[in-house]
Amino acid sequence: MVDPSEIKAMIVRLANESGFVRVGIAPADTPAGGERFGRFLALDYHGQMSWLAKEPQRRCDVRSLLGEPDDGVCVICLAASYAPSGDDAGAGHIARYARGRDYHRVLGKRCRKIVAELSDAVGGNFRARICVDTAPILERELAAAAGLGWIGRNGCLIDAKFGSYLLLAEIVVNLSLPVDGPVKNRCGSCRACLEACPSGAIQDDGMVDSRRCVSYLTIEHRQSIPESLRRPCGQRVFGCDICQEVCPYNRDVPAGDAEIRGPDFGELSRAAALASATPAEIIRWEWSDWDRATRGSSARRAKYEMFLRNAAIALGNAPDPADRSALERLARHESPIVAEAATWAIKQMI
Ligand code: B12
Ligand code: SF4
Ligand code: SF4
Repeated sequence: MVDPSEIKAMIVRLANESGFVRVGIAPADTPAGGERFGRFLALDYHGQMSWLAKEPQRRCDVRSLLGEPDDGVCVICLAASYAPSGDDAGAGHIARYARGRDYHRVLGKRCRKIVAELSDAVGGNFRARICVDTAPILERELAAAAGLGWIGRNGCLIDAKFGSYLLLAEIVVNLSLPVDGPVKNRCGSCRACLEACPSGAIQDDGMVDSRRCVSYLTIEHRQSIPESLRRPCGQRVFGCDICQEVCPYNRDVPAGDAEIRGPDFGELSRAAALASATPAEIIRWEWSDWDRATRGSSARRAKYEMFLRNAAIALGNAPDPADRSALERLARHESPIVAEAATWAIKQMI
């Protein structure tokens, strides 16, 4: 049996070598979020994301992920940064996390490498389950318990050095390793995110009402966006970074992973095209243009019709007569959701 401290040191080394900026170990029975999560669901803050409400007690206990109950289970929590480099290329219509390669794939691959090396070192009955947004668990909660950062008022996990442009991954393992503890919440009296949120989605207790969140509306909401929430969508076509952009902890952070942050990653011309696409261009996209622009990107979660809907709303928020004929064409789109958004955008020109 290898010494648990040695295994932990090995995990830290492997994580750093794989490009993760933070790593820590959380106990499997991390409990603190259960009550908040219950409140989130009871208030319907999950909107149409019914998958989030499925088996809520499972989401609060990762032990079942390894198949059979096991006492010696802990969670390796990892964070990769996608913080922009100083010049921050991109037009701001696509959320930063989706401007490069799909993080599910990038982080998943890195985790598989860590698991393979761990398995060689530990041997025996070693079992592991990798999660990158792919399992019903509270990733921020676990990351906070592992000391990767604190959960800010904007709901995001923040590290004092790397800020909150972090994507999380976990490896649940049947090992008893020395666990880490939480770090102090350093939001203090700051309320910048709460005040900057265009739709009032951030509640006083730091919980985000998804139904009002532009990220939810542009990515997860599959129907018409309620009229009262169209102005707050501004020029955003996929996701929203406002509550992170105003956060003082995201000022002067080291540039993140070029592979994930995207546009200036030379080979990825597809990503550059996506990051710089304007709503005026997007409403003119055929399905094949959307397919090419989003291939290999996490932006693909919003389907073609949603890109059209969101871009039409962005144009309604900044009307330009030059887009009128393209919007009129879209107003005849076979999807009633797209057609309605385009008709609304045309009305904003009057
Ligand atoms: C559903 C979801 C969304 C929904 C709902 C967001 C929400 N606030 O819940 C929508 C579509 C709106 C969304 C948006 C975004 N998301 Co999202 N999302 C998720 C997902 C899949 C589940 C989150 C969830 O369970 N929500 C329910 C709430 C109640 O749970 P929770 O947010 O985890 O909060 C718990 C803890 O944080 C804790 N908690 C919160 N505050 C406090 C305070 C204290 C003191 C304590 C003790 C605990 C505590 O209690 C909560 C309940 O247990 C996770 C991946 C995952 N499986 O965890 C990614 C995830 C949270 N999203 C992520 C990202 C990047 C985003 C966006 C930035 C994307 C964008 N640019 O558009 C925005 C940010 C919006 C925001 N301000 O929260 C990252 C966050 C990384 C980070 N640094 O925090 C995650 C972790 C994905 C990943 N693998 O990296 N997302
Ligand atoms: S992502 Fe945008 S809309 Fe959602 S809470 Fe943050 S600022 Fe508000
Ligand atoms: S903007 Fe201020 S309150 Fe909001 S998460 Fe950042 S430090 Fe916390």
